[in-house]
Amino acid sequence: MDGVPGVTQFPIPPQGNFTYRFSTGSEYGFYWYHSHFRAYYNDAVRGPLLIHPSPSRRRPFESLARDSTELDAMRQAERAATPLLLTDWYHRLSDDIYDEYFTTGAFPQCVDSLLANGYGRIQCLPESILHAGPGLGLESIIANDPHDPLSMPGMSMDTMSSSSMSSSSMSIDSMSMDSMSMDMSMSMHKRSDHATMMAADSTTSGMNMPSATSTSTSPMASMSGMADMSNLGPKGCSMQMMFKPGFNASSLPPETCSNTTSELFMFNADASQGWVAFHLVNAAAVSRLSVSLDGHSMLVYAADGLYVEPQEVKVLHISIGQRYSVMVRLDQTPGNYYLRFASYPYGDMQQVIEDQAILSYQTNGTSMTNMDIMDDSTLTWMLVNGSAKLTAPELDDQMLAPFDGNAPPSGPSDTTELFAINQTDIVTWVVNGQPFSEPQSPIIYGNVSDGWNAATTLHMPGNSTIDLIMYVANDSMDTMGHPMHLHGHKFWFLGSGEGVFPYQSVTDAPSSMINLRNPPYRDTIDLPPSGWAVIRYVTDNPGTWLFHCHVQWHQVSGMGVVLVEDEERMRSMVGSIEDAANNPNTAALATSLARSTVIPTSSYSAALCAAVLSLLFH
Ligand SMILES: [Cu+2]
Repeated sequence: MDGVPGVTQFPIPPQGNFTYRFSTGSEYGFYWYHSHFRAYYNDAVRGPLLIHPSPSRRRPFESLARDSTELDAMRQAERAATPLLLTDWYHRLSDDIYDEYFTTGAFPQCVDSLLANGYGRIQCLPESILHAGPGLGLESIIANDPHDPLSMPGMSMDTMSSSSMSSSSMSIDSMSMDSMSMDMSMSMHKRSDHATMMAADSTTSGMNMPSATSTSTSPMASMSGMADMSNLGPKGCSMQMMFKPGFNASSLPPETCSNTTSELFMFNADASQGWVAFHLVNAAAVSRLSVSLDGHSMLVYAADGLYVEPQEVKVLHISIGQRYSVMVRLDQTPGNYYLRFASYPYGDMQQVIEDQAILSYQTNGTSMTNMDIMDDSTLTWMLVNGSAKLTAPELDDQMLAPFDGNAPPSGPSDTTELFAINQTDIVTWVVNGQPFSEPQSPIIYGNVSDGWNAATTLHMPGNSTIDLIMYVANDSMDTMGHPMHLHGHKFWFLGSGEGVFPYQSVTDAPSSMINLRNPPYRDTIDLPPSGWAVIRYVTDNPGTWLFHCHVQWHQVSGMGVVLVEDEERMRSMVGSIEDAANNPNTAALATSLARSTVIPTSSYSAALCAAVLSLLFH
């Protein structure tokens, strides 16, 4: 049971139902389930899924307990851990957004808010931040006086008007300004690369640039005035730069922002226990996120559902599809603290947006819900643009060695696949040359499917070690990173970097680039912008497994391939397509095949019913 329409099953038709049945075996950990049909998970067809580990399994945090009482408290905190499904949220349905993207070529990078378990609010940024741009204006301040404490509008949550935000402050120590300086020089560099590329491409592929007064209410810049391009729209979004040939950018509605006052998600911690735990998943459509908890460190003890060698951090970056479990020592004054999550994009697809949940200490069963929120800038580790202050340690995702010591097979692999990840057209994103589109008959039923011989279906031998070397093609139109996810497997994350990976196999690469000793073992990793990543896995799970980018708009625009694994054994395990067609659960199959492409985009309930839930584990 995996749930990808056209790959492992027929889509569930409107009014239909489908029962997913699976055994957990020795699996444990934190996952999520979501629709894999169109972009419907972003319409809320998604949720967290937790498999409690056996009590006898060793925990990474055990060694931190000073005595058996504290160990019990930590184990109790783990059992009671709160799942936090972090999402971005558009106030329009995904079909509408995708239609608009397909028509205009304007990438849907601009969300209305971020949510935790469905709670959150629109928090419009003050003018000072909008004019400062994605780098928050720190670069010029650093140039003027690096020792002047920077006073910047913060994110006071009690009253979210722009004026109150301007009067509160988020001070940044001078060291953090050095870090921002480095961040900015990097991102400015990328922006200029991108602009150069687009200037060249605009003549060859017909992209047009918006005129100086066209798309948003913020001032626009000419191509030569790169610095002015840092102005953000009212929602904190960078100016839209790429459109389909012939599309008139001025016909897009202007970006607007109005604050809302919806509740924030609040979760409790028993202060007398001394520890609290929570699980994080980034279930967003486009937003890579940074997460931090005011006043506290987070001990990361699991990644993508498996225990890891723990890391104590104050800020972690989490890409779409990834999960982290964290343990927090309750060592601060009892009260309410913000758990902040902010967009932290790669490259120039930039939105400055933050939302919060609230961690509330309880003592003697009394909740702190009436107390003021501890909103002192010295407690905050992260800037509103998702950057960590320099003094705040960040998670190193290359150092998340499996806690059980699970290491990859050493030596050369049996098969190496090189995947060029590429934006080949303004609305076409591919993994291996051709855009993936959903076959009518699921590939798992064998060569009855039109997907069986498609360029996006690759066959992998069973019981073999496979290396996937992925890299952003040098002619790709994008400068984004891509969260790459493989179904049906965990894999070892052998390495990644920016620039070119000039090798045809792992064996050719120097050991400085490839970690075969203690690499992380997970199911979703970042492919850096204009960079490369290498993963290794063992084909011990016959099936048809989608390998795809988890940015919704990339995936639905073709950024995926299907890896058919151990075809012979798979055939002996999978029933016939006729059986599937006669299954009462999918009896509407014949009609759904015809109908699946014409579900009215206006019908929200039909959209929900048609969604297929994908369980992200094998
Ligand atoms: Cu992508």
